Amino acid sequence: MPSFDEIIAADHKVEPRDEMPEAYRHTLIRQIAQHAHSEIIGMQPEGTWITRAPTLKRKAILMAKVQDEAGHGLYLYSAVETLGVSRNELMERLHAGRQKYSSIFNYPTLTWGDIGAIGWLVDGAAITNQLMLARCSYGPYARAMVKICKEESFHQRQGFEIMLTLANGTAEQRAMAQDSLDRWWWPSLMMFGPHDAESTHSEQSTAWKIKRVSNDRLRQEFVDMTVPQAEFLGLTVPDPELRWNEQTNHYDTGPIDWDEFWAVVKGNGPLNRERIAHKVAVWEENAWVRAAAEAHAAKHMGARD
Ligand code: FAQ
Repeated sequence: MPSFDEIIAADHKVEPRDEMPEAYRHTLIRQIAQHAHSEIIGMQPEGTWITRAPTLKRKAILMAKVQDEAGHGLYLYSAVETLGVSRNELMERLHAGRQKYSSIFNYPTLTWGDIGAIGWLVDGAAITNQLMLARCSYGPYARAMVKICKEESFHQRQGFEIMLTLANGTAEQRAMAQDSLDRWWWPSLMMFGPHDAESTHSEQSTAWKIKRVSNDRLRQEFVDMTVPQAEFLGLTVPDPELRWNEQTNHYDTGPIDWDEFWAVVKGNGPLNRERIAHKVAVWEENAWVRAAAEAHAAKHMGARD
């Protein structure tokens, strides 16, 4: 049996039954649980627009997208369970504020344009990060990313298509698209986490091949991909310092408001309290569904004995 270090050095996957350092297991539980919680809490901002979608077609697409996010949460909770923590325990940690979810889902969705901006920018940022994670050293996490990335790229295109429709619409629709870009641009850049110099986990996670590209490099990749898309839409990225840099072949950007980022991460964003309160209320209301599912499973186990 190869050792953990040999598996990592050979660029093979670590599987649930392999021996692994406790700190590696804990880092994965922290990151994958945070990722799973993001998918589930991430259903809330878009979910509120299902009843208000402008057409039946848009409603059907949005319902499918929000359902996909639930599915992603479930694959990811299953991946964490392979590390020896139950789903109920993860829920308790989230509800008690002992585990995080992505900062981005603490912002409000004020208009239909925000549904376009979430698909285009938030799913776009998520894919940029997740394509890297599809190559991460932990097998169940890497494999979950493959299907998730395929679905996220559909989400990204549907968001871009909403923005394209608004950008080519009436003056009022164009203004709505611009306003959504104005409000979602900076929070999307924050999704990649703190600057590399401030990132507490990056060095160790990179050594373990959980992370393969740094927070700042992924953020830059996202900016380089997205600015030309904004130009194609005829919209203006809300960054007066944004410039193409001939020397580096990348866009230079203005400073991120890290005070805002840390306030949101620490629970003081625009909607942190509402998001968790809603999650806890739904969890409690639906206790009977879990009890019924467990009773059903127990009955069938009994029937098989
Ligand atoms: N929000 O040392 P680092 C999606 C925390 S899925 C909140 O750099 P790391 C799909 C971090 O936990 C979006 N907290 O941390 C969708 C740490 O705190 P801790 C979610 C953040 O882990 C679309 C501290 O800051 N994706 O959108 C954030 O090495 C549309 C120091 O940071 C994932 O979760 C943040 N943005 O790198 C759904 C991807 N950034 O734990 C619905 C998986 C950092 O020590 C609708 N995660 N922190 O207390 C990752 O790749 C990594 O965890 C990073 C952060 C890159 C996010």
